[in-house]
Amino acid sequence: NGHSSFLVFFTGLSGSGKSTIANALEQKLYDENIKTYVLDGDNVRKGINKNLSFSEEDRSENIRRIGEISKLFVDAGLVVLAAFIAPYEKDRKFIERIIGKKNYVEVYVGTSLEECERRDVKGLYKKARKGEIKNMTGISAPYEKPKAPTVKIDQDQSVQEAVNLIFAEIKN
Ligand code: GGZ
Repeated sequence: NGHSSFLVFFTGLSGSGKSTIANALEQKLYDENIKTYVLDGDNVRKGINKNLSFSEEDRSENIRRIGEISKLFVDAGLVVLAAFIAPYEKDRKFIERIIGKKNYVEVYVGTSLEECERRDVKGLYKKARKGEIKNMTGISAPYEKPKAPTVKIDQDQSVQEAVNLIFAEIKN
């Protein structure tokens, strides 16, 4: 299979739809015979990064390791789809640097805090408002919006529209 390998990095608030879009994109790439691997909180924060908290320092370490893991998978010839909040610009720039600019596609899933909080799929925002969770991104911890993402997804776009936008960007 002669396709090139690169990283599609999804950033956005908790509940913004990053993993949903990443998984839908994976299905589309599978249909195109492209070999992928999805990295997200479920397989990284529960495994190799389970010693890390949501402090600023640990989030940076989380993203640093994700960058290094992504690099290994990209070296192995896969298209990596990584979905993490990655709230700090400097950490996203670190990943871009170690993967290489030409192999880094940044997707900003720009669902607003208001909408993420309205959805509150896991009840985390409610807990954060009550003070039961500290350092909650958007509530009690920062999210630095990407200044120049490769692709920006709006909250009113469907998952399929998002997938098509990203696919159009990466297919060449
Ligand atoms: C943000 C938190 C927090 C706090 C637990 N702040 O929607 P989810 O549940 O499934 O995804 C969120 C996930 C964020 O982990 P990341 O590794 O992507 O974060 S970072 O890139 O900032 O290191 C959320 C859950 O973990 N979660 N506590 N305080 N999200």
